[in-house]
Amino acid sequence: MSAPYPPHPAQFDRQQAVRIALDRGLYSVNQLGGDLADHAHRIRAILWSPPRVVIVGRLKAGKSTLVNALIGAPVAETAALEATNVVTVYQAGAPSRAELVGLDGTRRPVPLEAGRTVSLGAEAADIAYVHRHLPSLSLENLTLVDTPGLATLTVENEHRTRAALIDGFAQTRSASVDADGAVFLFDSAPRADEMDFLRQLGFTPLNTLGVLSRADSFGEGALGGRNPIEHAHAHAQKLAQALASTVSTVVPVAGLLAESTYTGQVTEADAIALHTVASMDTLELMDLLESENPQHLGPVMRDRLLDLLGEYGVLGGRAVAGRGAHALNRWLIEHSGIAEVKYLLDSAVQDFAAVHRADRILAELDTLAAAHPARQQIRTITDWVRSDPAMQPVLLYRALRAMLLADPHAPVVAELTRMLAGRTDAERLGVHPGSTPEQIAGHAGERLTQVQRRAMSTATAAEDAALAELVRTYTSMRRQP
Ligand SMILES: Nc1nc2c(ncn2[C@@H]2O[C@H](COP(=O)(O)OP(=O)(O)O)[C@@H](O)[C@H]2O)c(=O)[nH]1
Ligand SMILES: [Mg+2]
Repeated sequence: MSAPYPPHPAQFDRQQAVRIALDRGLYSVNQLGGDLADHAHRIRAILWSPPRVVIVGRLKAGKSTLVNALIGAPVAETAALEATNVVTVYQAGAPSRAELVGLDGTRRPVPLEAGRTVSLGAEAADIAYVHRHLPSLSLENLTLVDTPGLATLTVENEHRTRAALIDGFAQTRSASVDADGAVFLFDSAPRADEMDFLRQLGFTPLNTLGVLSRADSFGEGALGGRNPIEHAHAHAQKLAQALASTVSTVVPVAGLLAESTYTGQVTEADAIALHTVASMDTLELMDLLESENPQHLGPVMRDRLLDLLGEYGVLGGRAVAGRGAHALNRWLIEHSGIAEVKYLLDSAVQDFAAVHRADRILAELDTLAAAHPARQQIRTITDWVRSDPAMQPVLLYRALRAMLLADPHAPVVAELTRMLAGRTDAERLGVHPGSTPEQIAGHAGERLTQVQRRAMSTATAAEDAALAELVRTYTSMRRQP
């Protein structure tokens, strides 16, 4: 076997190390020549492109609004218009352009109107998804996938969402979006069919983020007795516990406030207009917002402010509007909760989406080996890739996925999750952060003995595999100090 490339990455982080381990394997597959060079090239392109996170939830949950807020441009059509009926992939790239990906995997360019994808009408029938490239730094590490949603007005939309996302669902692999993680939006408690759909996507809670959307109108809304965003926070905590086997956490978000700000729509003129109602008391203002001819604002500005800020933004934002559009925009961002979503997307979700991606690449290599005359050589390479210590998180992740399907309440699920989510060996073992290397090795040794004992009486094949992975991990931790 020829010398692997690139060089060993002691200085790189875990993600980079995983990618490099796989890249070495792909290089060796490439060296086998013939059609394997093409396969290696194709898989390598997947390896080095940003992981894809799909935004799922019912129609009108606020998915496209959140996508626009995250990208910082009004690219996704919001409200139930024609263009919301297809799955759209938003990926960093220049120049700004869009392609239609057919159900058979073929691609053709489609013109853009005002930066948005044109509505597709009858054409939509044989389209798997729209692939939109746009020069946006916020997409550099993560590709976002907007979906029409579930149980929408038409059965068609739901079918399309499933078809593009669920492996082997009614279409060819080449027309599949291949998502690596999900943001799951709901504006109250999610329903059983949504939970089922998420399970079918085959992720883990580590790469699935829950978002309690439209937090600004939660409960009784802006005009009720309780602050809707605070109310949403309290509810999100309860939901996070109830949905712990599906999502890592639940973050309340008022996407509209973030969208209006990050797409640059809230201007000085808006702040000035909003300031004119700053001294009104709430009841007076409520009447004004509903009146046919609102004094101070006029109907056009009133509608505009409600569209941009919602009732909550108008009521709460007017106090700071006197300090100008900058202060108003800051207030909107702070109250939107978008910062936490961005943070989690950029850290944990991105990280575990990358692990999911790596797992998929291993699966691609296995599929390739199964069907190819050079299967023996490919298997030698994949075995050797698997034995690279850098691949350990990927193998633990695979074991976790299998356990979630086989027996989601087994104790080993929590153990695998902790092993993956922990940033240090102490966190992975769940022991005191100040533990010495000797103590860590001691704990790992104890855990190893336990796991070996449990491995003698397992309930499922998935548990067998999970315990074998844990044995490997504890063994290497025990050796490490
Ligand atoms: N008040 C409020 N309205 C929102 C929020 N997010 C979305 N909306 C509105 O809800 C409607 C549906 O949003 P959209 O993003 O198109 O939902 P999607 O079908 O899930 O993509 C639009 O009219 C949005 O302006 C929010 O955080 N607060
Ligand atoms: Mg939408």
